[in-house]
Amino acid sequence: MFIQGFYNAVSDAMVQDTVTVYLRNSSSPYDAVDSAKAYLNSSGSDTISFINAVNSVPYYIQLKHRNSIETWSNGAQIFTGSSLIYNFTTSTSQAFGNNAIQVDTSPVRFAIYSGDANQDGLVDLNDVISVYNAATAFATGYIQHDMNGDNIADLNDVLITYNNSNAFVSKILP
Ligand SMILES: [Ca+2]
Ligand SMILES: [Ca+2]
Ligand SMILES: [Ca+2]
Repeated sequence: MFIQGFYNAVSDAMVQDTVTVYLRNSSSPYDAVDSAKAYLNSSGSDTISFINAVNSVPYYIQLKHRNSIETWSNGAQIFTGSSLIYNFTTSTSQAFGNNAIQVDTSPVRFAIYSGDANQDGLVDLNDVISVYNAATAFATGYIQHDMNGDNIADLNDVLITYNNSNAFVSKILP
């Protein structure tokens, strides 16, 4: 998986960051059965372990990142031989509700949406204001207002958030 603001289409690489991956039951209320933290490499991948996962049982894969829109897999997925490989980057349709954005044309790649600084499931004016305020205060470090992973809050982060707010980006769940 890629994180929209963290991905660089020139270098084809992403700033590394941590995401939390949940396995969710395939039917309502989609209870979480396990979770694990992944530290994505510059290619957006990691290998993680779920001790509660059972072969042949369908699970949704739910992604949560500090300032991105929560994103679920398109359809429930199954482990076979204790292994499941899932790639969110190949198409918008890999994300539930096609809730992904193209971040590169060569190679063609898709990412989860950035901009949800307050993690309430949508990108709106509240996020824009908080990122703007952080940029005005020259905030630095590992902060939720940093939408491109350079450890600085500035106009670039405001723009990413503003654009997704204008597009009414929000989480889409089963
Ligand atoms: Ca490229
Ligand atoms: Ca928000
Ligand atoms: Ca930044």
